[in-house]
Amino acid sequence: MSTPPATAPVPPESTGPAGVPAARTGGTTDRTPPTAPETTAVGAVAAREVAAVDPVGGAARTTGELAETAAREATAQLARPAPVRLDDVVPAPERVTPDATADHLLTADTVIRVSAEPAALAVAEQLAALLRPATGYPLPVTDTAAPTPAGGIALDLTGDPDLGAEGYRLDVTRDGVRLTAGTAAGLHHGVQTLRQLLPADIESPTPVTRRWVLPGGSVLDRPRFPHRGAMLDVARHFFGVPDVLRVIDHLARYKLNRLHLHLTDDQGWRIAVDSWPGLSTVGGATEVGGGPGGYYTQADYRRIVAYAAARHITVVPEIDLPGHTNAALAAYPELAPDRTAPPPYTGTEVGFSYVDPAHERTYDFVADVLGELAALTPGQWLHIGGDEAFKVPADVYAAFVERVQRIVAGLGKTIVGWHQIAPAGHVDGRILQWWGTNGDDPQTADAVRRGARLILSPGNHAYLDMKYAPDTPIGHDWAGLVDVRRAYEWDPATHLTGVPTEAVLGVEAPLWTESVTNLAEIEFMLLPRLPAIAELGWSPRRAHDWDAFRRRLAGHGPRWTRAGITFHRAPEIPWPTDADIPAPRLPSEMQGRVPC
Ligand code: TNX
Repeated sequence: MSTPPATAPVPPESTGPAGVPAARTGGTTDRTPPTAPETTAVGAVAAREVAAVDPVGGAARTTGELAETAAREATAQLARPAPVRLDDVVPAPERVTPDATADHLLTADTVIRVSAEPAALAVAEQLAALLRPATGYPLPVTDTAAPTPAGGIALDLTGDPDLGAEGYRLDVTRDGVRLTAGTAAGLHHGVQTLRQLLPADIESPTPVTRRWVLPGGSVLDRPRFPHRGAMLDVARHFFGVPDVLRVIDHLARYKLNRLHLHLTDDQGWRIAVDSWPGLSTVGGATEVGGGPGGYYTQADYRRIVAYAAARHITVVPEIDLPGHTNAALAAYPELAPDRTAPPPYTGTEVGFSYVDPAHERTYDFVADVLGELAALTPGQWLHIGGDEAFKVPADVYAAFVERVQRIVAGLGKTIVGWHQIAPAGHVDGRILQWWGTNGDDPQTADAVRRGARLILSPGNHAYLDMKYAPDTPIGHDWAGLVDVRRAYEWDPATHLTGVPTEAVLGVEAPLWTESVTNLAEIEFMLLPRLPAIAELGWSPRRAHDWDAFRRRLAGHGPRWTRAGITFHRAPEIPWPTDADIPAPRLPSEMQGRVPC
């Protein structure tokens, strides 16, 4: 039984999210202890638990006595503030209205009630799966129509259309919790908020005996931008399906909704293509540093896509063209300008390889590869790369991109490319991904005037392969050092000269992996910067405030620690100092490595 018996001393409250005493994190100082009427659901639940654990024999006590004890206990429990504040959430919600008298206690009898739609049911099951390990509570998921007592956690998909495609509303009262949204994606994002409002112990994979209190009040929340993504380069180093699924979990926590997979590059081709099998079997057998590489079968890729979709994340696959193609050329020399297979490449230079734009066979290759990928990808977008084709003359490059754009349009997909594709002609829906560092590029501004829209990944703010500091053991510094503050302090809406806010679809944090070799290193580079980029993408501009952000972010250290997630203990974040927050383990492989 996870709830302490009524006769036992109540365990001391843990510290708040930033390691400060909970009293300081409980919102207003004037938290009047609520008086619990004897007949509240909480009291009734506690009464059953008291009866079950009463060492002197519950049978000898009257129901009235039990209810009275239970009510006293519930009052005592709720009198102390919740250890997390309603406005501690990352990314910051649009509107938060705390109510210090409305904290809600989860109990072993809490039920998750959900409206009948399958998509909502799936979110409810995920919520239950997130909360069961640490609470040890059964948390059954039941139809709203079922004759269960009021209270518990209700997920309601019939909500307000004003909440849009991804918004939600969360109401926490003493008697129950209600999450409302117009879409399952909105419910999903609301669940991430709910999860963050519980103590950090909720991340424990095994039961923790403690009070599970949600801070009272309501949250109304909607994203600022529709595109909020991260990119994982699986080409420079290959990462297996379980690693990618774990990265998807990290994205979901922070309400990101796109996973851009950089599937091909000079050092490796990572997706099986039935019509060109050598791409993966030959082109996939290498990686930076000479490791074995690897590739996703189409079934693997489908699994990644489905896992992401279940978390309301769309996979955006990238086939980088015409440059960054050494692995493809090694497998199919007929695509090379000199029709000669180059040796496999395991270094970290860029810009030397390209498929022959003057050869018709190249367009068969592009159409076949993109055709298979489009069929495997339910999402709307195909990313065609387009960066650093240094050896292809500008006019030839533009003509190549235009032809590929037509192929993508013919497949019914929307094209995305790095901002180098700007000079090519416009096609409907075209999206450029900005990765420059100076915020001023007339060609990109011109493409926007012709109708293109933008995803912002400025190298000097959003590139998560940049080192945090000079002594960061892995990463690059060509775009400068990117500490958490630098990742956070910029505005996507006004970042690029000559580009109006309306053209900005959102943000994306790319993680290139020339120097990143395993999951712990991925997490070390993502966290804690990914939540910074997520907040820029989700939260209203007026919520952006470095000091408030770093305080809220600090509470995530204990969460990651409990979940076994590696992170960089960035010195500018006031991490909790209590003994159970050890310094994040640095992957042993990183010790003593020469950064590239
Ligand atoms: C530039 S950004 C690249 C990548 C490298 C990265 C390293 C972009 C579109 N191209 O090929 O991996 O720098 O930071």
